[in-house]
Amino acid sequence: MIRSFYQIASDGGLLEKPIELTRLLLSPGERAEVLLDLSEMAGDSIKLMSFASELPNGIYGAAIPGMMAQMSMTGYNPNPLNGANFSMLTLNVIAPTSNPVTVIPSSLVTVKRLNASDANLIRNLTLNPASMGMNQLNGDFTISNTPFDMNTINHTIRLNDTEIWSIRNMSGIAHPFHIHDVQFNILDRNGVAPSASEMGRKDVVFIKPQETVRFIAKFDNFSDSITPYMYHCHLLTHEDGGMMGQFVVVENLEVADIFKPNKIKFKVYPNPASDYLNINFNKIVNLESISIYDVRGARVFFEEYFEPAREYKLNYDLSSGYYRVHVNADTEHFIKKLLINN
Ligand SMILES: [Cu+2]
Repeated sequence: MIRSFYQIASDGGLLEKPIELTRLLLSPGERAEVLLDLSEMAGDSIKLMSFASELPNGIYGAAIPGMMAQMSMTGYNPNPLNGANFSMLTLNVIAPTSNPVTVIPSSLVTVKRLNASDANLIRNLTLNPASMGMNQLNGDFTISNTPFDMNTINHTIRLNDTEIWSIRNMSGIAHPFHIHDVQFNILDRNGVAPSASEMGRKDVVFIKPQETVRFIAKFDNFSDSITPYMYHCHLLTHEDGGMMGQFVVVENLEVADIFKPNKIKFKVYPNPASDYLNINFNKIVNLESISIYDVRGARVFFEEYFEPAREYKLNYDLSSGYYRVHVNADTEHFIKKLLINN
């Protein structure tokens, strides 16, 4: 006998109301909370089942892992669990507790969804095999054809912006896409609104082969131009193989001068600069360090000084663009905008 269960929450919290289901597709990283109605079941047992025989091609765990039967995967067969139904967990139902919950509530919370019309920006990403063709499942995957690089910030996002991320899976297998920092609302899958299970707050979305999923999120806190957040496929072998990127959330895309009230005044010149810069203080200071950051928040220059002085000259090799010069002197921290024009 197949019993219904009631999904009440997705990755980021409660749904608006319980959804009665007999199946729920959950990919690695996705979470759900469910209620079971166990009334009248004391003494019985119930099994949590995996129905992998019902998975379409193109999903790990299905009989055929690639979207086309010719896409084989080394080591995938013979695994008796692929494509088979099996029990994952047995629950033995005992007598009711003294204060049992006996009602499935009809409503839970109001889920405030973001509207596509509120978006400041649409970002288009793709999920790609490292090499195309029928052997692609045996290789690595990337996001937007760019393998993860610790020293690259892939996206810079303005604090308080609402963004649509449109992610197209151009590979032959499904990927659970996960983003840090925010919860999102799924707008659509191939232009079609998602199921009720996916109408709540989420941070993982399963994207099938050749499918395009759009989600919307507001990046409204935790800005930091230096420390990035990650987004990645939630299949461990894929993220380890480079299917990951990083973004920073910044208060301003344009770099502004930031001054704290302090006794030290300094200037950087020339500005615009080319391949050198003078830093001049209004008095002798103990200069501890000088860093230069690019607009994406990556540190591109660093030097430490220990001799007290009024003026310092830096030589560097940086391409044209806006930068920030961070100076630590007399135990204080100063920032100046710098334009390099080669
Ligand atoms: Cu993946």
